Amino acid sequence: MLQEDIAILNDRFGMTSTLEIIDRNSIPVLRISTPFARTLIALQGAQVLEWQPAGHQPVLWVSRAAQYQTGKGVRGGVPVCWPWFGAGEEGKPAHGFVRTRMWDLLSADWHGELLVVRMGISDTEETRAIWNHAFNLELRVTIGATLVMELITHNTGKESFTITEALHTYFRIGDIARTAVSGLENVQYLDKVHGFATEVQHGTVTFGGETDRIYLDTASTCVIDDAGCDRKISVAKSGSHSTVVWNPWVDKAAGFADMEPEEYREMLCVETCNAGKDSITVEPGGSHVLRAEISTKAN
Ligand code: TA6
Repeated sequence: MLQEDIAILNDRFGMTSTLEIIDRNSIPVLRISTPFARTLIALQGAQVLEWQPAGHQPVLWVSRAAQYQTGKGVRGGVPVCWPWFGAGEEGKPAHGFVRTRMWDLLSADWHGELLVVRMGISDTEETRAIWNHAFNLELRVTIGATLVMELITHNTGKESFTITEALHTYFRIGDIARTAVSGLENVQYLDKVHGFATEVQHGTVTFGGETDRIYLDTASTCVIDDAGCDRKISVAKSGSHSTVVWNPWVDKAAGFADMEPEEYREMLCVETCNAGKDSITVEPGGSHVLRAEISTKAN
């Protein structure tokens, strides 16, 4: 992203002392500060990188070894996984193709005390060569004392298409060994660590090793009991039938060039999804909204 592009974006969307677009190794990043929260959003992948509500500790985690490179997702924040979640077909990128592409900044407006940022991406000849459908995809981020993210799929083609998707949220926590997730009790899940075996969750989700689970057919709000930071983080949702819980633990984390070895202790993904069998079919002219609302409170 050239400096003049950044200057044009700031001319169009900048707001004195509230919103500035900065260049982070050629990736335009929105730096937002309101009375209610500080937020960073990369236009590449429409990836929310930081959200810190006033009076609270940061809620999202980004690796200290994160790499800001065009065409490569940043390890942390909220990657947008679309039009598929998980491994793609042979030769296609994991978690779809929109998280490494530049999105357009559509608008940034005040709605009362809330700042609403809209970003969008549409099909191109290149994307149709990967996934042969016409679409508009929008991420609407509402920044206040809570963080609301709405991923809006529009089918602009003449035939229906089926997607899986995720707001792949990385949360910052004090200590994974002192963390538990409630809201998934008695829910069936696919255990990726054990060959996608089907299991049922008994009690809260606690962590003593690599954990990678797709909880199916659940619309529940999850609560992260982050004892290490003496707080709880709530992840409410709509338009989502699945929740993924993931911590790579020692060995997997050691395999990531963009993650320091010990960082697995201070992060946890609780992802708002439609994954596995919970796919979504969008008719021509139709749309679908995947919504996550994040809030936090001290114990
Ligand atoms: O959402 C969990 C997961 O599917 C894990 O299996 C792991 O692959 C993680 O996503 C990270 O994927 P990424 O492609 O961002 O390294």
